[in-house]
Amino acid sequence: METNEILKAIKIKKDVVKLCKKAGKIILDAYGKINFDQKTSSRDLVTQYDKKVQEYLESNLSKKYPEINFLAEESDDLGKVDIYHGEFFVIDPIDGTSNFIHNLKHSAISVGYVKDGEVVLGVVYNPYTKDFYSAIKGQGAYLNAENISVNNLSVKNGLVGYGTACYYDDLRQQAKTIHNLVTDNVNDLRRPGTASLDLCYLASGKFCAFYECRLAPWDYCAGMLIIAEAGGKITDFDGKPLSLEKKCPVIAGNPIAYKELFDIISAVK
Ligand code: LIP
Repeated sequence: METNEILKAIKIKKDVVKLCKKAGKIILDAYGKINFDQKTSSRDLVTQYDKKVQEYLESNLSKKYPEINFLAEESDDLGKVDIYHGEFFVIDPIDGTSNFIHNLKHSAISVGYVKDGEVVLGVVYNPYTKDFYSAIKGQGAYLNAENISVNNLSVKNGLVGYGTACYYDDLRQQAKTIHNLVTDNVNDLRRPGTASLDLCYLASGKFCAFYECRLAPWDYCAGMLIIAEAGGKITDFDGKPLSLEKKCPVIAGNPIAYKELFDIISAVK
């Protein structure tokens, strides 16, 4: 990236971090006051706080950056914006909404900044731990101020994160088949329930790999850059780059574990 693009990304990161800290207070103050509605299924829920955090971020970011558009989970505009031309913030205001509703204290705000289809900045904020995972393209990946990288463990030795893609009835059988096969061929699995943090756990060497049969661009936009900058690999189940205009199956890992998990899943995908 050119110097002026890096300087803009650094400035955006500072503003996103400030706004996430304030938006995080909305999440922390919500307990006991949460109401929710169903979206696409009884498992796919949205609260008034998902919308409140999204509105807060969009209103404040659009004042500072009127030239940057939005692709955000609660706006239902996936596939309706030309994400591959121009500048976009890609936002999941509360990733891990079910965890939030059940007070598991494991949710995140995920913000990606995309220019002409290239993820330039990723920020994932856990308001419960006050941890910021972040990356600017070509500038490394960080947990707060600490540089992070993927581990070098095989799936036989490390922890594999995963999601159940529970919103999608059409994926139930595939998800169960893959889960059974992966369970038999790796050391152990973890399903924490917040995909953006799962991807950051891989980037910071906690997980060696991750998969889920379908996620949305707002789930993985920030995390995919953080993983790449941390030395990991992330693709769809065919080994292709993840789309920013449609939901995709996701597989990710350190270079060793990615190949191992890709080969396991390829046997049944
Ligand atoms: C959720 C992820 C979760 C995944 C779900 C859903 P939401 O995001 O965080 O890990 O398994 O399918 O995508 O809907 O809570 O923002």
